[in-house]
Amino acid sequence: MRCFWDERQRLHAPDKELHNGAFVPFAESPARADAILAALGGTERPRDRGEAPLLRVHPRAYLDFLRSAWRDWRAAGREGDAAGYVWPVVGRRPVDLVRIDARLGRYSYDASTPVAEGTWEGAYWSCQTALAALDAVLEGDRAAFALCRPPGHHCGADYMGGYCYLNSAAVAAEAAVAAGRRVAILDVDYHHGNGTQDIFHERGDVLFVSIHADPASDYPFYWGHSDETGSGAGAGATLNLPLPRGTAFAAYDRALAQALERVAAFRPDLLLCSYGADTHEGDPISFFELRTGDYAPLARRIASLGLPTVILMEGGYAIDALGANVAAFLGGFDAEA
Ligand code: Q9C
Ligand code: ZN
Repeated sequence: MRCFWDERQRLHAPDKELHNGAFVPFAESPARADAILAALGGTERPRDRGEAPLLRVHPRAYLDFLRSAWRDWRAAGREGDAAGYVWPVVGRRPVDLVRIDARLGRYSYDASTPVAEGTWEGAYWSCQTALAALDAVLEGDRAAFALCRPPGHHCGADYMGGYCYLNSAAVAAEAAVAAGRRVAILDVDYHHGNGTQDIFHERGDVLFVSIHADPASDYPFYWGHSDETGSGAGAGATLNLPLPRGTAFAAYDRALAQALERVAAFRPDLLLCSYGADTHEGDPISFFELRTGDYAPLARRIASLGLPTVILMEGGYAIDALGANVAAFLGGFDAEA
């Protein structure tokens, strides 16, 4: 299948993140892309579709914040990457947010998502990569792969978090809706795709289904519980299938069958698959037990839906296994398609 990637996605390269109370090297590094690229046959560069597709998801004020956050941080005399330290848990009423510190808290929900010099450019091109893969599928390809890095599924309309700054899956979904498609999103990253869920929570025209680690034990904790099923016009258009730490493929596969049944019942004509390889047994921050050999059958099951499918890269931090895991998933999909 055609694979898309832009070298400018490398420009996003924060130095450190806060992990379990200490600053450690940033896990979502450009080396992840190198590992995946080495396992792919080759990639195509996206063309620039501009900011209009981003604005279908993200408010102008958020994009402006993200574009200038690092410069604003440095203009305030700070060193290193920009990161918040005060979050408005009691509400986000529109007070005047003059200081960059206030704006960082207003537009994020965690402390593991620093803004570095190239963050805007990296996240922007990650979205363009998703849009290029979508266009390949809209033009008739059975499937396409977007090497989105930084990932996107933890990012909401106006907040970053979980290594995610722009929600490329949501941007692609909105572009597909604008092109007249009925869209389902299947998220198989280890972590719940809280940003994507939030963006479509009140929408009945886009289905969101996620299989992930139980938020009772795992990040992002406050989303992804099975009683979150959508609201308003979106009531019933969200399905969360949390699984316990230690889950291996047999139990994962049973949840997948449920997920696929729901996707099929929605009768979409396009599928977006947020794929994280952090379900792998060797992942340093995750606790499922999938093996490299499980990713081909996993992808074959998804392909058996028979839907035009855009596969978007989300997480996966076992860098030594990452290329093989992605190649196994894409190879499995191609074999069934
Ligand atoms: N102490 C994705 O896989 N860091 N994001 C948690 C734990 C956030 C993972 C720190 C993990 C987010 C796209
Ligand atoms: Zn993840």
